[in-house]
Amino acid sequence: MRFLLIDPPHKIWTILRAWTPSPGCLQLLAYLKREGFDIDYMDCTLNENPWGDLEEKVRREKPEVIGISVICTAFIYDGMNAASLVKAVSPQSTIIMGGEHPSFMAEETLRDCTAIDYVCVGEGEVTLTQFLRAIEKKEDLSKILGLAYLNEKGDFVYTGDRPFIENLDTLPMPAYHLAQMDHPYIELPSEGRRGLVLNFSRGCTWDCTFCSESAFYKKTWRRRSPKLIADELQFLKEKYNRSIFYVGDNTFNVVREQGVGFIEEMLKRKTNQHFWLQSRADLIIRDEDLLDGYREAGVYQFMMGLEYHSDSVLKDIRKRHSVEQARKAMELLKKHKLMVMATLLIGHWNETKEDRSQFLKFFRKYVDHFGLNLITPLPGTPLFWKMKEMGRIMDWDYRNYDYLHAIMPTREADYLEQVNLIYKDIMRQYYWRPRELLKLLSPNPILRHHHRYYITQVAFNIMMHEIFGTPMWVQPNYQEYKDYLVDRGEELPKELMTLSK
Ligand code: B12
Ligand code: SF4
Repeated sequence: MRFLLIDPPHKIWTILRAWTPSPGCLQLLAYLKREGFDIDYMDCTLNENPWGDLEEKVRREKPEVIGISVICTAFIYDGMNAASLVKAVSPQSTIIMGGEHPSFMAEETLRDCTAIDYVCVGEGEVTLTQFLRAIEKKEDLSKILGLAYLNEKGDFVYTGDRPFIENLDTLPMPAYHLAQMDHPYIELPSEGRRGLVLNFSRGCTWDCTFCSESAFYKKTWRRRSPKLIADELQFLKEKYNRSIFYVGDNTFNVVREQGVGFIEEMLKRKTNQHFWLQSRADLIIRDEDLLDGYREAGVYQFMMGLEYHSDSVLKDIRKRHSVEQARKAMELLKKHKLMVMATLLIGHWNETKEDRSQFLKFFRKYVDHFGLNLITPLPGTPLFWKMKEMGRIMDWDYRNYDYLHAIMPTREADYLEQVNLIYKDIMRQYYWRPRELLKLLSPNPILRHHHRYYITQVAFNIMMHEIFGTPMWVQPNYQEYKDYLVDRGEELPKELMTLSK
């Protein structure tokens, strides 16, 4: 039985201009390989002709089962388009989609795109294994936990929650050999060296209202042990010469021992690799005595979701730390010569102009990297359900759910365009300051490179676009699905037109 896993063609994020093979896909593939399946993988974003190559491959190989991965809400239409395309050229293939967004919105996904036969809800390894075995043996699929589908009558069926894998150490190393590790897009251009995005834990034990990860993993956190993390990092250095990493774990050090073990392992291995980790203000304070160790082990920056400068907003989004803790955590990181990246959320309902000026004053004093986001009601989160009920969601085009587009108005800005302008204005005020421009000459090579890259490439491109209307950056091989179909002279069915716009 042949199984093809597809990461559909996506538009690379303008801000990062980086691509990475999905850690979730590589993990799934390694698991299926160990279970003895005949697997193949296509990370379409990297192909010269993403849609055309996908069509050709499926037409030629006609895999029995095709898996489609959609990890971000912003990618859901790409996934649906890929499903429609492969179903059209290989109608006998069974299509199963997995990932965060379809898990949360299984019924909507199945109804919006009838080319998708099944949705895998939640973690994929065990569900997909049982699903493929059952298809092979023509067994009843309704007994497999974690599956959603529409039955013959068109009713939505969900087979029930699959328990999470207890111990992540039982998983094999991600199947890097199936990724195009030498492709020029697989890089972190802002970091200046051969980089990669990785993932070593799942979930988070906090419950911020806007967070899809905490919702997906039901407020649980599991981790791979530091020894296996270090094995993977060393392997990536030796085999693929990767030396700088964004570690995608939402909260790296939920338990202190994870940091202790990581530091010990990396100091032992001496791989000369560097890491960007994510944590919380309260955990940075808790582990202050480990900060020097983190730095010596190669960590150069912590990203913290500090979100806002007011306790009432923090309370409202259930951040569960205070502004004072945010300030202290930033000071501690500085004191221990670690860079501070803060992800911040603006666009709150009661926000005023005065709030925003306080916001800038508070954060610009400390942060090296300013991760400004617009609060986004990601489907599946408590914020989403609440905002939906209150009727505040004004943009239902999921492509815009990337934290850079306004989705909801505020009390003072009725139109999304006004909220978008507010966002741009804060970015301008933050970046076009002498102090920020001085970072272009910073003695810290990572900070200097990052700023040169960001200001001369990304910010410059955005500014030229806004002033002169020059095109925004897009990866050279990018093609919209609609254009692909139109190029072939196809008449688009109405429902496809909405999805492929
Ligand atoms: C790697 C990553 C990326 C990569 C994407 C690479 C790729 N090829 O898709 C990059 C760096 C490019 C990226 C970009 C963005 N990302 Co991102 N990213 C991640 C990250 C760090 C890791 C994902 C991961 O591997 N998780 C671990 C694996 C095990 O979980 P998983 O992917 O969900 O896969 C499991 C299941 O979902 C399921 N599954 C998945 N696919 C399939 C397929 C089948 C067939 C089956 C059966 C099962 C299945 O099984 C897997 C194994 O159990 C997560 C944060 C996190 N910690 O998860 C954010 C995350 C996914 N990203 C997010 C966002 C918002 C974005 C951006 C839109 C904007 C932004 N602010 O970052 C941009 C995208 C814009 C763009 N055009 O590029 C959000 C998504 C929220 C949402 N619901 O939309 C997350 C959750 C971060 C967050 N907390 O906000 N990202
Ligand atoms: S601390 Fe971060 S990862 Fe955890 S729930 Fe809050 S936003 Fe999500």
